[in-house]
Amino acid sequence: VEATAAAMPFNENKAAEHGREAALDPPEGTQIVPPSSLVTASTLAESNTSEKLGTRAEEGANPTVGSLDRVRVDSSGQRLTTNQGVPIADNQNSLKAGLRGPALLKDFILREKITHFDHERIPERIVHARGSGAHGFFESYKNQRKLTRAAPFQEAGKITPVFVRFSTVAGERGSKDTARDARGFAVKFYTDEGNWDLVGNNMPVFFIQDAMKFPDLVHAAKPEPHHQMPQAASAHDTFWDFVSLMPESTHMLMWLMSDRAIPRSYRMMQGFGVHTFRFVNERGQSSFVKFHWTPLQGTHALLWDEAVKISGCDPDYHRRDLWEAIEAGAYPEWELGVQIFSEEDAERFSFDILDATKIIPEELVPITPLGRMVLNRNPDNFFAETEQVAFCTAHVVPGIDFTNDPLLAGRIHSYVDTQLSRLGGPNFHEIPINAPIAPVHNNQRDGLHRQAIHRGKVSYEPNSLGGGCPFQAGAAGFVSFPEPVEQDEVRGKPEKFAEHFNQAALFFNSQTPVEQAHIAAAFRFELSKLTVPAIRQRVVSMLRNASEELAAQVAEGLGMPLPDAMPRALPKPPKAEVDVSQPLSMFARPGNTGVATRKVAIFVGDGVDGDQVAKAQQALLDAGAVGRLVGPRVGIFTAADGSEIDADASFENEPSVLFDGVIIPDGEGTAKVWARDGRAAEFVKDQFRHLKTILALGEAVAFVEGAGVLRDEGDPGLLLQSEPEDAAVNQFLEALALHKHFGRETDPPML
Ligand code: HDD
Repeated sequence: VEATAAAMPFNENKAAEHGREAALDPPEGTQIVPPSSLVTASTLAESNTSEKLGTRAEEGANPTVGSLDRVRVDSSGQRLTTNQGVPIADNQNSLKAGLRGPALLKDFILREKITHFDHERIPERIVHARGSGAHGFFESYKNQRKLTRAAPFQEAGKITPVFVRFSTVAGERGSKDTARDARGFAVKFYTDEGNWDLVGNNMPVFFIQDAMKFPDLVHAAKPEPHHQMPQAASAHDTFWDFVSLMPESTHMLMWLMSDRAIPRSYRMMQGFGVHTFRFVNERGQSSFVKFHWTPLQGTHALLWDEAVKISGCDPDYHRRDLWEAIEAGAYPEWELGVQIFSEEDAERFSFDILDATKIIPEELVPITPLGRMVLNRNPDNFFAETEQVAFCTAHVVPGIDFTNDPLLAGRIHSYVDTQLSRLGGPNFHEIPINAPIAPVHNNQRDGLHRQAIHRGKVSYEPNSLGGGCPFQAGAAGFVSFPEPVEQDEVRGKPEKFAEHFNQAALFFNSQTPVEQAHIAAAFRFELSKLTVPAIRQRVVSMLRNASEELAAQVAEGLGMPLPDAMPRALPKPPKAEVDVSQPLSMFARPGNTGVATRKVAIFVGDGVDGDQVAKAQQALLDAGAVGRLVGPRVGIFTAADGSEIDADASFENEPSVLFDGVIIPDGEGTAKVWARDGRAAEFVKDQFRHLKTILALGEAVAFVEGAGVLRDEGDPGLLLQSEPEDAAVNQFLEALALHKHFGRETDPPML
């Protein structure tokens, strides 16, 4: 029997659940054979064509599959059992003293089921609770042995499996994806010398310079403790109170108020290691590095109004986007690069490379590309993989080492520590998603949930009874970089940490006018939500040190006089090396994947031009975009030529904000029906307001204009063709590839 819903039209056992006879002789459950396309452990293992070393990556290859195969569970064709493997006769009824009698305590099957259920949840992450993960691989372009002995970079073409988790920071596990927030970008490399976790964000700087302030920052950013509001939002008193008393946060606030904080997709964000790390080569020589992930898909964002509306109609927007792209085989890809510099370079910079509130402008140190990362497999199970994955900055491998960044120091402690309570004990490294593919041998023993069964009587070193094993690796193992330390023990900060505004100014001045306007609007929105005017004033006074222009715009937007500038910690700040750095603009990275994975609505209804619908659908498919037929309801409509068109979405269940563009075909009276449907007009208005590409053909043009769209011949995203041109859909695709049409944007929006 094929595994479709049609194969099980109704529950034929339902009647047999009743009465004494059924209780004594419960029926076997209905079963179906899984369809051949169902991916099972064995079919996945067959597709595992990549070797760890010396091979080139192949699309669809999943180097992690082999290692996780041993723990995969596939229940197709299997009987239901208890956790002890006892077959369960009846999964519908608890054990009772008589059909209408009390339930019995000895019902171990009910009790096991309920008890397990009662403990299904684990504590959510204190930050980054909301996230989505994917498997993939990293492929090194070259042998980088001169630079580092880290395993992933030892051969050209070497493949290292990875698991990546993207996240928002402040919201809880079930919060919306499109909150204004930084995004986590955490990568676990399963190298053959152990696991290396690069736990970064989509912004290259951080709010604070010292881990001592992290709990304060998070308490201020999280929902306020007395009433637990607002959820997944920074627009509230405590957040702005804290950051405005911490001027070192100004640079990060610029990033946070920029469109980086509302990405179009996890696939369209950069990633950064943030801190300065070290690469160490075989000879023990070290260079400083900053890690950068650059998306092939380009860096693109939503508009704020769009983000707000998406959070209502699809809170899983980014999760769904990542999942669907990977399922469709449009594997997202990033290039990993590093800025490499020496101790001497670092001393010359006007800023301190140990200060996580600073970037190194690419004009000072360009990015050297190292390899590419491709995400090509969705997890089998969200909890087992995405929820239980434990990233720790302490997880480094030979060839990679820390610097004295005081924020990093705190992180090296914090991540391992938090897993102890989140995952319930010290053996979280044995959870399959966390287990390295490199073998693990040591004398650590026991603890909650221990999986390994260690053999023999030796669990100490040195020993003679175990032949001295496991023996220490010596120079082949992790040797900490011998950084000289010769200073007084003090609680304090180096002088260069006192300059807080140069790079905030650099960031703002490097943005396009469109991006600058969005930053000003974001500050205006966030600060408008505050209930304490003094906090607003403090933020604006802080902004004056970064940009007078921005501060003035924000003050005007809030209807308040411009306050005095905040006194600086350093009255005479050092001069910055560069005033403008073009790579800091999102527009510097349009990407090279064109319209692939972009979502387009094709309006349908009775009387629609079926030929135009079919041609549009085919053209989108050919271009790798996703066309959805959207009508007043889902289901069958009759086109003008009598053919049937099956709408798979409706104005109600997939509103405008879920699409990157819309095609509105001609028809016989169809547009008149749309014109009477407020949801259709709303759809078109939002497409226009959110700067998307609109193609209207024939009688649909009048409908679009009636919906409030302002005709402008110079707007490349507005294709209104009363006489449809042959190239109409191609023109649409070209305009769609531009992502948004910012020339249309006004503040406030004109409609
Ligand atoms: Fe953190 C999670 C990124 C500073 C303490 N952090 C966490 C995650 C990311 C980051 C991406 C989610 C990992 C996952 O998907 O499971 N954190 C950063 C970046 C920082 C940073 C880029 C600054 C450069 N974090 C930071 C500091 C501390 C922490 C200074 C503490 C001193 N972070 C944690 C944590 C979390 C965490 C509490 C929560 C859950 C977890 O670790 O596994 O330990």
